[in-house]
Amino acid sequence: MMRLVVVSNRVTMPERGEKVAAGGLAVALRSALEQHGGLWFGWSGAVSGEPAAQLEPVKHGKVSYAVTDLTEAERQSYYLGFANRALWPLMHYRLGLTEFPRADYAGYLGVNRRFARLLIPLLKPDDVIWIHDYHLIPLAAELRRRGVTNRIGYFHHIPWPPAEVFGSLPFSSTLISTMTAYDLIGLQTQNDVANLIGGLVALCGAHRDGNRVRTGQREAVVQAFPIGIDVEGFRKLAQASIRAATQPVRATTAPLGSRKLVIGVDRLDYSKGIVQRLEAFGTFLRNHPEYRGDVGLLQIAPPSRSDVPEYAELDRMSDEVAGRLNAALGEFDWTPIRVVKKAYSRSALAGLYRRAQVGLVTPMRDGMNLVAKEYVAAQNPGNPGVLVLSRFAGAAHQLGEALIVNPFDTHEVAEAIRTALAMPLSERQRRFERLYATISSTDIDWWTSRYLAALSGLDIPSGDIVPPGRPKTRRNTRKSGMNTSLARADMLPQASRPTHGKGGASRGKALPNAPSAG
Ligand code: ADQ
Repeated sequence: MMRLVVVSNRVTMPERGEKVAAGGLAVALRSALEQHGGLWFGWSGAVSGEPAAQLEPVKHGKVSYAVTDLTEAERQSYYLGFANRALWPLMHYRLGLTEFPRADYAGYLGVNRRFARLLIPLLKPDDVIWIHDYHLIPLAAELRRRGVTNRIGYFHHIPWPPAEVFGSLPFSSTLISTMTAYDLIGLQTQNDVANLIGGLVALCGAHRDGNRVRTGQREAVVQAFPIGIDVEGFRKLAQASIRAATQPVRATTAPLGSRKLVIGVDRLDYSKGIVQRLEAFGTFLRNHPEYRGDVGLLQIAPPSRSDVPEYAELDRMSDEVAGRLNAALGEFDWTPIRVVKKAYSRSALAGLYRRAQVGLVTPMRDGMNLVAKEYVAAQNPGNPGVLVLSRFAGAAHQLGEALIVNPFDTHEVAEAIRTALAMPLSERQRRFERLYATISSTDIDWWTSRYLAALSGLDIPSGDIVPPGRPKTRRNTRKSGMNTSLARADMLPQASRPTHGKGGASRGKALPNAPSAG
């Protein structure tokens, strides 16, 4: 049987005595690794003067972990520099924010080369290798250069921009040409697939045949695999959280009384459109004064990547805008906007989503956006809230029953908030049912098993978007965990770890019965 080798920038090892640790895709991948037996390789998150030249994997259950430290110079150039100040803004169409020092690119290639050297001695001939995200684009090419012939797949969690945008990167042709070292390249949407294929053709003269792209001797399949969440597990968590009225949920919602709640949950990142969202909420209150005093916006936004100057600036801006709007629009007994900059437990988040009448998910650009799916999963089918969703989130390609908005248009977002708050129950239910059916039929198990089937050469259907309500057959019935964000150095602190990771055995594709609570 094949062994799975997962490689990601950041690896979170399970803690002593704990069966599952860390949030995110981490949990789903660990489940796939346990099923096949496997190895997880990547950065430990720590910095040291002289990282070891060889790695000794550490075994936890059926999964072995091999992690390396970075030097401070590598952290600066590879992680903070090229990955987060060049690739991240570039892939999110933010050319004005990019920084392309050559030294950072050299550091990025250097870490990918060092990762290849460390990984090769740990590989077995039949291993299937699955590499994650933009930190590691050239890793397969480095492995191939050293003779690795295993099947190697890549999944890109963030958007892929058109060739005109990607081409502004000084080393764009060289970097993009390394992609055909992969056998399978997964992206979030058909749009991203078209952009990457277009880039390969335009920037390095690749030949295209449908979703196959060829340069020289190598051919890669490029395909969309929209990532999902553990819908059933999250729904149960939301239900339980409201019943138990856990402390953060009670403390946050008690002062609201019968007031309505609009919620935003994001890492504090400029791609998420947090400042624009606060402005849109202010516009909504100005345009519809009858709602003043009756509704509040709760924006949960734990800081991330604070070592990068653009993030520190965003931190300051969000405080400033919220302060200005509260001063202009608040009353002595009502504060319209609350910004909370900390991570919540999965259970508290689920409870808050369920309490909120509107989920405001308005990124300027986003690979998928799992918060949109979590918000839907957490709703009470008997009285569901309304999702307002940016058309520039990958999730909008699947979740057409949300109120789809242009996040650059403050007025449009403001009007969508009003439409959502005024929406009759029957319409809320109709939309919710379609949304729930979609996220449920394309959940995290569906994503993992579909990707791995394609990578290991099994025949799978090629369309990326599943029409709402059409269930997919699951090949992999094994349960995965809760939070599907990839464990990354910039991700959430320990407080966000899932407090439970098991859903029911019957992964119901139909709607759950309307629970009384919530
Ligand atoms: P992210 O940019 O991190 O992920 P997203 O998909 O929304 O964005 O995932 C964020 C996760 O963090 C969610 O699970 C959310 O619940 C959690 N989270 C956010 N704020 C939190 C808080 N205060 N407390 C606790 N948890 C919090 C990247 C891409 C996305 C893509 C994912 C997965 O940018 O587009 O959907 O990877 O592929």
